[in-house]
Amino acid sequence: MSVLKALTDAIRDGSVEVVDLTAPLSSSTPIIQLPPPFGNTNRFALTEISHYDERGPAWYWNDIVTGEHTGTHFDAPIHWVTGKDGQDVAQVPVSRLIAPAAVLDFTAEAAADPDFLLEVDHIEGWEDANGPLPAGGWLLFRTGWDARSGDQAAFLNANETGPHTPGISISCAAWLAEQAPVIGIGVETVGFDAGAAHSFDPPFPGHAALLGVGKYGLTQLQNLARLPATGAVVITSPLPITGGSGSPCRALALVERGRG
Ligand code: 23J
Ligand code: MN
Repeated sequence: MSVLKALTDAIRDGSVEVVDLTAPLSSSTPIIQLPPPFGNTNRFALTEISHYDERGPAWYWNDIVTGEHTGTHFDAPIHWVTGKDGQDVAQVPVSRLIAPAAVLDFTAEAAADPDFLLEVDHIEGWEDANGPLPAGGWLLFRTGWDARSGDQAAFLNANETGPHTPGISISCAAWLAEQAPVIGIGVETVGFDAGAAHSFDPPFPGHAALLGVGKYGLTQLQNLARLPATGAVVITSPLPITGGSGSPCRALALVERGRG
């Protein structure tokens, strides 16, 4: 049987499950908040054009307002100054948008320490148990943070010293950029650097390192708990915004059920 026929049959009969990794987009979707003097992104919003009324008797439609980096979204290399000569979001090869995923679960560590940082040692420990990270795939960093996504304050977890959310260490960022076979990292938090990464040296080392080598970020994922450690396939669909630095996207995972 053809691979695609087998795949669509498996989706229809449920032996391949489609898991939605996307946060709902609404005016309450959490957004990152950078401190002054930095600019900030827009919340998602709908503006009604007509609703079966005099403005359009048989049709309902809206304009949308959104940041490129609002909700579940894809970070393109040109988002960061280190990647300024790299791809914009419309230039990301579509073959990169369907890729295998490794899921590394550090929920317990992040619950114990909201500033938990993923280190190379953690990844190598995971590889000892699960095999190498997938070439051309994603490292999905599970932290349990998706449980907070209905509440912006809990999601950003800020106090007088700023936001406290898990992320990756400076050395791990460099390793992921230069040594790891993955095309990017996906996270459940509002950005793939730690909440405290504004004061790391360099600031936001994950963005600087990964986007600087042409890798990608995926942010504000949910339902990673429903994925196996290995074997899932992630499909992302950033809009081809010409010159764009990123895009809200639908992120889906294909998961084989009843198989290891
Ligand atoms: C701008 C500045 C810093 C960060 C971010 C955006 C993001 O997290 C993002 O959405 O790319 S850390
Ligand atoms: Mn982003």
